[in-house]
Amino acid sequence: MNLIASDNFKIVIGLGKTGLACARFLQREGVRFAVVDSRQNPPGADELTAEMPEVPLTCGEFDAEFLCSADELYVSPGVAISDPAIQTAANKGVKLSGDIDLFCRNVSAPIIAITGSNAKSTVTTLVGEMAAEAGLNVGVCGNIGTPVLDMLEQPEKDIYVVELSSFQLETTNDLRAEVATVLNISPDHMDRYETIQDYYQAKHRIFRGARNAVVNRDDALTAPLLPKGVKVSAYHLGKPDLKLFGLLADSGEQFLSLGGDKILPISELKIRGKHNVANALASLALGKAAGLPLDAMVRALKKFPGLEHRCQWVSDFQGVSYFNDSKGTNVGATVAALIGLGDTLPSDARIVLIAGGVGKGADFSELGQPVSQYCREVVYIGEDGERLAAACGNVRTEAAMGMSEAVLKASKAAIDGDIVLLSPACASFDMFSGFPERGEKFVTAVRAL
Ligand code: UMA
Ligand code: ADP
Repeated sequence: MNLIASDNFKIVIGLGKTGLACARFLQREGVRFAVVDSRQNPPGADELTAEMPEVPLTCGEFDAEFLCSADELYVSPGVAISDPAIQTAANKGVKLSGDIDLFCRNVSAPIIAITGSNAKSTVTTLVGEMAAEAGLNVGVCGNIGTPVLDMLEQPEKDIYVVELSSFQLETTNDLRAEVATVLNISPDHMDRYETIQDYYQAKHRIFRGARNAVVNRDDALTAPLLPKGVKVSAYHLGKPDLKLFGLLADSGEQFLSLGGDKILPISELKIRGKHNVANALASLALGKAAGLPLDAMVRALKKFPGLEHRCQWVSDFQGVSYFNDSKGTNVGATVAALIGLGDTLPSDARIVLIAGGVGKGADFSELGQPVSQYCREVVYIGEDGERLAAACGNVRTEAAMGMSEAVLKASKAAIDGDIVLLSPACASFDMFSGFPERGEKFVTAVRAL
């Protein structure tokens, strides 16, 4: 291997799903590249060796000198670009990029790009369903699970709906989306970002080169600074002005609306809670900006049951309803789940919340108000559970060692008419393989009651 800086030598950093997809793409394109991963046994190593035996793989701490030998680094989202070796290379003029840049350079179909602290997967899936309902061949990909470059192994789609994390956006230089949005901003991943401004700036890279932007009027941090010529549309959970998506009331019923035109009564949505009404409005605004017909979007909205582990009803037992919101992995998500479900309860009923896990450096104080307003008790679990409990004001808290114990304690605390809600405000990796396993353990424990 020639380690002298070269104009056409690339290094893929990280060998998870993204790194492997990058390697396969570069191999198909005939580009000269190497792969590095900080772990001794990275997950895609066997596939890389089997499919591309000639591609060098180096494991262990990143070597600045080696990284400087490339002209471009494709950094996986799980690797922070603040890594000293990556920074040394960047300071020497090596370009930092990622799988999203490679994808955008190689597709001509329109891209609907979606980020936000919460609601990304729900809105990405719903907009994908709207496009499919309109008869388009749609690719739904990105942070939601399928690496964008895997899409290029198939013939080009009519349209792509791409979920983007702040990690992916850090290395995305030129997205040029047909429509882009930041759905909402609340603190997350504060173990990776020094300040909330850094996190905000990463998110707002989604608007680079966008033709249309969709703004959430209820969250000022979602509004971008845009050059002239970019069309902006908006939505909020209030009465809509002309051309704004919002809510109109008629005969005791609220309607998703555009300007003065009623589109659909919210009682016809299968997804529950105020936050999901915002998600429906965001999806309509994104779909409209991308040119999807309204009738197809309404058909998709009526059918959409929501995603697993997102405020999902599990069962009713002895007068108590159990909801699984395991994907509530930050404070903003849990606040939305508490308000969304709490507002549907009769005045004497309450929520028993199960929360805790890996707090990712979060400040839990924002939980205090909604917990006081809606909760009867908080059962806490995981490494940051005690810190979370300390933010719950006068509401009773108790610790549980595992999910079965948490569900048992919550079921004892709940009374007729209450809700037991798993919405941890934390990541799950201290106790589970991920949020799906955490949610499944909750469902199993509920069914065992
Ligand atoms: N890692 C190392 N050393 C390396 C490379 C990775 O220790 O050299 C670690 C990372 O710190 C991380 C893990 O390996 O803990 C996976 O990182 P990765 O970059 O290899 O991840 P991929 O397997 O490529 O998956 C990524 C997204 N993961 C992350 O951003 C951590 C997936 O989102 C995404 O679905 C996938 O690309 C396809 O686009 C997951 C996620 O948790 C669901 N995203 C975060 C979130 O939603 O909050 C941002
Ligand atoms: P993401 O992909 O951004 O994590 P999801 O659609 O998977 O988003 O939803 C994750 C969690 O975020 C849900 O379980 C819910 O608690 C919360 N949530 C959903 N929609 C909203 C919203 N509009 N605003 C705030 N929180 C939300």
